[in-house]
Formats: sequence, structure tokens, C-alpha cells
Amino acid sequence: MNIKEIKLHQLVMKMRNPFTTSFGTQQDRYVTIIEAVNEDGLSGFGECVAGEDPLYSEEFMDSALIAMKKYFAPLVLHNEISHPDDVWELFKPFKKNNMAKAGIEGAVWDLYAKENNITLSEAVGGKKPDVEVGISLGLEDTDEALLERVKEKVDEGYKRIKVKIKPGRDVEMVRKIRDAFGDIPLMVDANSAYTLDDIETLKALDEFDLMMIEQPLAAGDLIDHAKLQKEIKTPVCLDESIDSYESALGAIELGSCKIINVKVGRVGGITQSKKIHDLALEHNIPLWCGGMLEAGVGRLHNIAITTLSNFTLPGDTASSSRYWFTDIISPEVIAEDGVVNVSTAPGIGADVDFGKMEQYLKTTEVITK
Ligand code: OSB
Ligand code: MG
Repeated sequence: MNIKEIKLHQLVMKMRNPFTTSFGTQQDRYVTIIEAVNEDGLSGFGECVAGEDPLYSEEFMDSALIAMKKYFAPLVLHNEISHPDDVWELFKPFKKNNMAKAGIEGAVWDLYAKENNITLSEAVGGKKPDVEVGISLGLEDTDEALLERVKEKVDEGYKRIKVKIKPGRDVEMVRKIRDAFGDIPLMVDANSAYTLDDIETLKALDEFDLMMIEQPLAAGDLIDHAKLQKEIKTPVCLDESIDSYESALGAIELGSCKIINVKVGRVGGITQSKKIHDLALEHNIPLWCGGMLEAGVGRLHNIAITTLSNFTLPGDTASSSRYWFTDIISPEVIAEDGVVNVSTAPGIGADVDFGKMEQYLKTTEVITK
């Protein structure tokens, strides 16, 4: 591959609805779209999923931008890359900054697939023609408002409903959902809002036959999650604690979880996601693909990785329209009855629509050789 320039398109996208988790409310999504251009003028696209502030993880958009500009973009411009798997090796001396790494690496993957006239799904080794998706619902001011949202999404056919919880908004809220909707595929995500001191509350959730409880304890923790998993029936799923192949291996060895949510950005890119995929498959740990409120580019990357065989549970990759009035890709991602068809067009499978992007675009920085 011969990448001659990297463009960083910085966008601010207003979400259709504010999204509230145990760590805060988000209305404006800051997005960086990374465009890697080769010597023939062909472009590959990636998306950096770092949030505006370091609340979900230590990375945030400003830190990721600096990391991409100062380290990761120059590395792909000045080194020979024969396959996108090489990129992780180039980045390896630089610790963490996984979302910045993944943004640049993602653009290289898309470009590689396009240069070879194959889909990104084929490039990563995925086989599924379509993927099942669920939806992640934020906290609402009242349980009644949440119940309305759940109804809407059940009616739209999503394959699984995830609701955010936090201390004080957990057992009784989940009880109301079960009472109203019966046996729907339901799970909860705490975004690390609890400690082992809350064990009685976490045990009380066992009564509801949840598919899983996602990241109940501290981000990065494996030890306490292992203790918790021994005390509760509900499968623990880790999100924030799995930031590398090594942490996935640790979690599996310690019994910290029974399920892993893979986020491409959190683990440093597609190459690392594939490695975690193969490890989990070997250990019978089912996977699903999480989301970071991505715009279309990141959403299509998520769909591509979900086509790998051990992504057996519905992911958080809902329709573009669940997040945005207008997404930045054409065609947009559409889930019908909770199923998204994987595009057969090369690379991510849709065009980045610069016309649609215009309304969100703040600046574009170009990094050349
Ligand atoms: O914990 O999975 C999470 C959004 C932002 C940051 C963290 C998380 C989420 C979601 C929404 O749950 C996933 C999505 O719909 O993109
Ligand atoms: Mg989560």
C-alpha cells in the first residue's frame, strides 16, 4: 500500500435524542473521520470513537487528535504497509491510545479492501451475509418514559434490548420492564457504576433472567468482577475492562466474565479485535460488538467485524436513524426486524457523503508525507 496523505475531518453531530449513562449525558457527538488517500486518489475511511471527555475511558477527542497527528498518521505515511495487520506492529511501541490507533488503522483497512476490490467483511475474514442487532437505551428521567422507549424498540424488531442502569435506577426499573414486556431478550449496562459493596443489589438482578450484566464494576477491573461472577447467576459481560488481547486473556483465565463486548476502538483496532475473537472462540466465550454512538463510518466497521463467526449475540449497531437525523454515509445503515444486511460493495460498503457531512464539519487537517 502507498498512502500519500491522511485527512482528519472533525465533526460535531447533534444526536436525535440525548443519551444518558451512569457517567453522564451526551447530546453533541464529536466525531473524527480519518481518510487515508493512496497514490491513485482512492480513499479509505476510519472513525475515531473517543468521547468529548474522558468519562468512559481515559481517552478523549483532543488527546486522540494529538495522538493521531503526532504519532499514528506519520507512522502509516512513512512506513511500508503490505497488509493492515502490519499497522498494529508499527503502533506497538506507543502505549494505549487505542481509539486513536483504531481510527487510523480503520482507514487503512477500508483502503486495503477497496484496493483489492473486496468488502471489509471479506478482508477481516467474516462470512455472515447479515448480522443481528440490538439497541442500547439510555437512562430516562422517569421509568415510564423508558418503558415507552422499550416498547418502540421492541416493536421495531430489535433482537435484544439493553438498558443503562445506575445505583437507585436498577432493580425496580428492570422489574417494571419485565412486568410490561415479559420474556424479551433483555440486558443491563452499568458502565462501571457499582462496587462489591453493592453486591446485594447486583444479586437481586438475578431474579430477572437477564442475558447479561455489562460492566457493573470499575473500568479496568478483572479481580472484583471474578469475585462477583462467582456470586451471581447472571452472566457478567465486560466492556470497559477489555482494552487489549492481554486483558481479554486475563478475564478469561480469572473467570471475570462469561461474555465479552468487543469495541474495535477500545481494543486498538480490527487486528486486535480479530485476535480477541479467535481467543474467545477457543474458550467458548461468546462475543458481541458494542457501539460508541458511531457515525456511519464506524457503524460500518462494526458491522464488518460482526460478520466473524463468534459474534453470536446481537450487537449495539442499530440503524443510523436511531442516532442521527442525517448520517454521513449513503446509503445509511438500516436494521429491519433487527437484522442489518452486509453491503457487497467494496470496503465499508457505502460512500462517505461529503455533501451530507458538510453540515457537521468543523475543520479538516491534512497530514502529508
Ligand atoms: O457502554 O456500551 C457502552 C455509548 C457510549 C459509550 C459507551 C457505551 C455506549 C452505549 C451505546 O451503550 C452504544 C451505541 O448504541 O452505539
Ligand atoms: Mg457498555
